Amino acid sequence: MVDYPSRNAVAFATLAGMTGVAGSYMAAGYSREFLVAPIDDLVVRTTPGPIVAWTIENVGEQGHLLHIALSFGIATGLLAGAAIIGLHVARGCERPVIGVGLSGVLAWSLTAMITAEPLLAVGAAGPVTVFTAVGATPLAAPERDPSRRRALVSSVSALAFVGTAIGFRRLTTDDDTVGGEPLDEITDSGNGTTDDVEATLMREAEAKSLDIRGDVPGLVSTFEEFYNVDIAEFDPTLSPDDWSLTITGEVGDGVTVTFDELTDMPTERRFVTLRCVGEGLNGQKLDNAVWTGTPIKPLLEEADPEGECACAMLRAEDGYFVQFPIEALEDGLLAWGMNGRSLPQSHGHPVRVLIPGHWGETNVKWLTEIELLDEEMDGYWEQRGWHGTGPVNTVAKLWSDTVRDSENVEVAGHAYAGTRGIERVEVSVDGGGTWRDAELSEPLPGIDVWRQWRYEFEPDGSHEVVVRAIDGEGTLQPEERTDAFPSGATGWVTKTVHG
Ligand SMILES: Nc1nc2c(c(=O)[nH]1)N[C@H]1C(S)=C(S)[C@@H](COP(=O)(O)O)O[C@H]1N2
Ligand SMILES: [Mo]
Repeated sequence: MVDYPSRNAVAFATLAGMTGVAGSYMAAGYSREFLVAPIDDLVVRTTPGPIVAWTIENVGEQGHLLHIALSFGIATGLLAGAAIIGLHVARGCERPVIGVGLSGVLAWSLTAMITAEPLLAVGAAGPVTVFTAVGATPLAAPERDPSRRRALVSSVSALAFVGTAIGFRRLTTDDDTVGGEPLDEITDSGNGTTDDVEATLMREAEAKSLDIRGDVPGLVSTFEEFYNVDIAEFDPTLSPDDWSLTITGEVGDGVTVTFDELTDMPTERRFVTLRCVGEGLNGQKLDNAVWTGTPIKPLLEEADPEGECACAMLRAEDGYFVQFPIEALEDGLLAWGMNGRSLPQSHGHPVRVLIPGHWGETNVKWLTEIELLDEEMDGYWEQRGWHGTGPVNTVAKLWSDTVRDSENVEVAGHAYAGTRGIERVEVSVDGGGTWRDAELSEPLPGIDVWRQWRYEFEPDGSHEVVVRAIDGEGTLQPEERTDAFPSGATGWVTKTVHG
């Protein structure tokens, strides 16, 4: 029997684990069938609320890299575990093939169990088996190969495999992105009129956008510009053919609608602005789009709510859930279109709900179930300490300051107050001493839409610029500063601007 140093075994097992993760990626892509996806779900779900809130406020967008890295590490570790057991058995018995086979079976079972995709799990098991076999052959023992060349060759081939797997997947999945098709194609109205209405509204928004020199989005955010907040790193892939929505719980009559039934219902287009409760005071998780869908009210009436608390729990394919009053839900739109195209995957393909005036979290994506309740329950974010289902706070953002026409400074941004609407935006260039009205974009049709503002002044040294909005009810945006957690940021945005 040959003596194998244990360091050598750990190194081989790690390589095997890495190639297994790459193999799973090659088989499943960056989807919910990828081994890392369910692990990441679990990591996210079990992270304590205060840590989540702290990460959102202090790490921001990059926060998800932390849990993704951890999840990749766990996936690699699990498959490396399978390899190390296999190596141990292979090196300790007469017939190494038993150990090698064991590593494959273990890797396959783990992956199949975690992803519930037995066929795709072969993608992870294959490379683990191969690299365990390499590590188990006596040639890998240092006595036979003191030059360590074999270890080097193994590392290089493992990395090459990882690279090839990623490259292969990238090349072959270029064109199966979900969503973003012309609306006519998915609703088979076939008369060419569906997208025209949206196109007209988009032109209206374009025409009403202010001529702002700085880098401020227009009145309609593109798919790419529109912010994203997801509890899971991996978006559900739901085809309209498989999708249906059920209204259950405390109802006289349960209701189930398919995608075709839904898109046959009366169609409405609405400008609706979304804002996340977790964003910073001058953050950029505030966007607007033209949405196409059908009002939810007739479906709710058909279900005949009977619950004691007049509240509903909305559930989604990614495990997200949120609860709020039926009264707010009744004004909602079940949307399947965004900016004249079918909903993109990241914004809830094929159907999401849009609730006027409430924080972003009520706008459930990949919606599958509405359960009417007898008593109030916490939603996903409420369980983590947020109060994010109520009406949005009023805010005026200061998103750009630029020198214009060589001497004037232009400050600009968007203002939003949910269904209260924006009546005025005021700007101070002396730290709040005196105030002037900013120029405002003409309002777009709709009850829940932002407006753009801009203001120009001739600078004289350095200026403390402050901006504040007055909502449609005449209420001034509160000056007192609070953090986003737990009820959304408040205060006036200020910025020092040099002429
Ligand atoms: N199914 C599901 N719906 C969801 C979420 C989610 O993670 N899963 N995030 C919510 C939050 S917190 C916000 S702010 C909005 C963001 O929508 P967007 O990603 O389309 O901008 O979606 C809401 N709906
Ligand atoms: Mo959010």
